[in-house]
Parts: sequence; C-alpha cells; structure tokens
Amino acid sequence: MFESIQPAPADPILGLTEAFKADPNPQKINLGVGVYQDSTGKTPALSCVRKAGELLARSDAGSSYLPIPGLAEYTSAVQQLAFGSAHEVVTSGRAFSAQTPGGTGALRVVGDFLAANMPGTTLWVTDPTWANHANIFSAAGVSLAKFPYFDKANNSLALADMLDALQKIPAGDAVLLHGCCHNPTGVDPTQEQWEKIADVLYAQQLLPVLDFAYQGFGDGIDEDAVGLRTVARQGEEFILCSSFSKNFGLYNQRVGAATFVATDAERANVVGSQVKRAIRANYSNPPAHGARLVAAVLGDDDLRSEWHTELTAMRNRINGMRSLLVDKLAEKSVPGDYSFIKAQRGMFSFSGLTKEQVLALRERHAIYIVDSGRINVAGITESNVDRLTEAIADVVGG
Ligand code: PLP
Ligand code: TYF
Repeated sequence: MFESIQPAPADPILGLTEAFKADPNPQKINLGVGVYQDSTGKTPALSCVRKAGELLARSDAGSSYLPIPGLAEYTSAVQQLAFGSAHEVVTSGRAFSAQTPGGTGALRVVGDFLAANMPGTTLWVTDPTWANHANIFSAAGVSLAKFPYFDKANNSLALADMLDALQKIPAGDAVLLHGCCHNPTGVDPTQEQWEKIADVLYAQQLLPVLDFAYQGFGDGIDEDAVGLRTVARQGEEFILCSSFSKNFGLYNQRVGAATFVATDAERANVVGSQVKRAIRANYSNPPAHGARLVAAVLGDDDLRSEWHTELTAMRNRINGMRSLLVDKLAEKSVPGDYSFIKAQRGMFSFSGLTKEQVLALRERHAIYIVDSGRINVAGITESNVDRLTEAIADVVGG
C-alpha cells in the first residue's frame, strides 16, 4: 500500500535542528529554531513554572477530560493577559476563547473554522511570514495569498505598500498579522501604524487574525499587546491566536488559545459552538497540564511577579545580544551597516545574509541559521559571539 509514497521534505526550520545535532563539530552554534536559550546555551524550565508544578503535584486536579474549550480559569487568564482585565473585549463577554495545543493548534482551529464556516475566504499573510502558516492553513483547506510587509532595502516596515495592498483585498477575506515580534523579520508596526492598518482592515471589511506567540519578548507584556489592543475596536470582529511556548518556556507542553471576538456575547456563543465543533473533529479536547501551570502562575500574585521577572530577564538578554552582535560586527569591520538589528524586536533578526552566505556559515563554520538569513538572537552568547562574527566576516567577505 505504501510503495508509492514519496518522502516529504524536512521542515526548513525544525529540519535544521536535526542537521545541527548530527554535526560533530564541538564549536557548532545553533541559531535556527526559535527556542530561547540562556547565557549558557540552555533552555531551562522557568522557576515560577517549576513552583506551579510543585503546587499542582500536591493537589489532585483530576484526570478526566477537560471541556472542549479547555480550562475556564486558563482561558479567562489568557484574555486578561492579552487585552488587560478591564478591556471592553473581556468585560463584555463578546470573546470566546478555546484552549488549544500550542499556538499551532490555535491556528489550525482557526483554519478549520474558516474552511467550515466561511468557505471561499482567502487568508492573506505577510511577505515573508513564518513558514508553517502556509502549511497549517492549506492543510485546513484555506487558500492563501501574500501582501507586502518588509522593506528589504531599509530593513523596515513597507507601510505604504502594505496599506495599498490591503485596500485591494476583497471584503470578507481574512488578514493574518503578527501581534508582536514578527517572525521572521523582527519588524513590528508602531501604535500609529497599527491604527492605520486597523482603519484599512475595517473599512475594507476584512477579518483580522492576530498571531501572538511572543508576548513579553519585544518591549514588555503590555507594550507588546499594543497591536492587538489597537485592532480591538468597539464592535469590530477579529481572531487572536495565543501561544505560551516561548514566554512561559512551555514548548513541549503545547499551551495556546484561539480567541474569537464577535460583535456581542450572543454572537460569541454561536461562533463558540462552531469552534467547539471544529475542535471535536480534530483533537476532541486539549491536554490539561500546561494550561494548569499557566493558570496557576497567572492566578497567584507571587508566582506572577516571579514570571514577570523571569520574562524580563529573557527579553533583556535577547536585546543585550542584539547590541553585542552589532558592536562585534563593527569591531570586526564586517562590511555593511548592521545597526538595524538593534531596532528589531523579539527572538529573531533578519540579518540580510544571502542563502549562499547562510550555506557557507553552515558548511565552513558549523553555524546553523535559517536559509532566509533569519538568526535566532537568543542563541547568541558572550562565549560564541566572537566565533559567530568572525564567521560572518569570513562569508560576507567572500
Ligand atoms: N506563530 C508564530 C509566529 C511562531 O513563531 C510560532 C512558533 O513556534 C507559533 C505560532 C507556534 O507556537 P507553538 O509552539 O505554541 O505552536
Ligand atoms: O520559527 C520558529 O523557529 C519557531 C519554532 O514547523 C518552530 O516558531 C519552527 C518551525 C516549525 C514549528 C515551530
């Protein structure tokens, strides 16, 4: 039966980790997959999460299935964290949230929901975007199209081209934006730019879908929510996909949420019934442990404040490494102005290195970055930055 099956290509990002692991060079550096690493190159569990785990271990939360949309205390905490507890979206009850297996699970639930309930909707994504967006939505049967986002020449947001393109999208289509810390470019709109984007989205009757996987990695928990809070206008509908893989270090627990914001609570219930139907046909109901951990941290003043401290330390380390990288590149007289790397936000930096330079880094120096030139800044440390910048000098110099 399986004789005719052809091998699938490896994931362009996760496949890099396999190649990295197989590389015998003891000096190898992994700047590929977006996983936070500390100054020693490790990805330890957060202390607040470990403490929450100890609390959970001492209580019996039960082993039965969770409800289809997951734990209520978790989904309510997700909404409050994203919008702020006093936000109209939260207090009005016009948002329906479902706990999902990671941010990927949230995106897939949205894809299934669109395909079943709004057939014919095209999802417009930023050019470039996270490679998995296309996989997820096409697997759900949603067609995709791109709009301009990144101005390569200036390493900045291509705002005018973007607004122009959004104005031409047919009413009823959906537009996927990154809530903050755009993957892969690290370039986000300012609040003013978000206002302009939201004006066009709603004037054109488009459905915003916000992918929010890095809250707290850019400038802060509330600062990073400016985009979605700007899009969250009175009476307007949109969808939010949250992930706690990065900001709680819960990569392998699969903790996310899909939030559907409708015009009123009654509509939210109807939408919610279709979301639950999509989930039933997919994974039935979500896994419990990761969401219990997040709810326990966010629901306890001490643990929550410890989380803020730990998240701030991760953010500061990444931003510190941005500066160090730029300084070291200048110190080694690498041709080109790399100062834009300091202005980028989140885990990633779009370095501008060409595919050939990326391959040369891999082959000549055992340094692994994504083919697009995207660097995981969190993989840079005080101990590997000299080797990294010398290697970049080598490949850029020819
Ligand atoms: N969206 C973006 C932009 C991401 O970079 C990621 C990273 O993994 C995700 C969604 C998915 O997150 P998760 O690991 O929670 O599925
Ligand atoms: O972009 C990244 O590196 C992260 C992790 O198929 C990731 O978002 C990468 C690829 C993938 C799943 C997760």
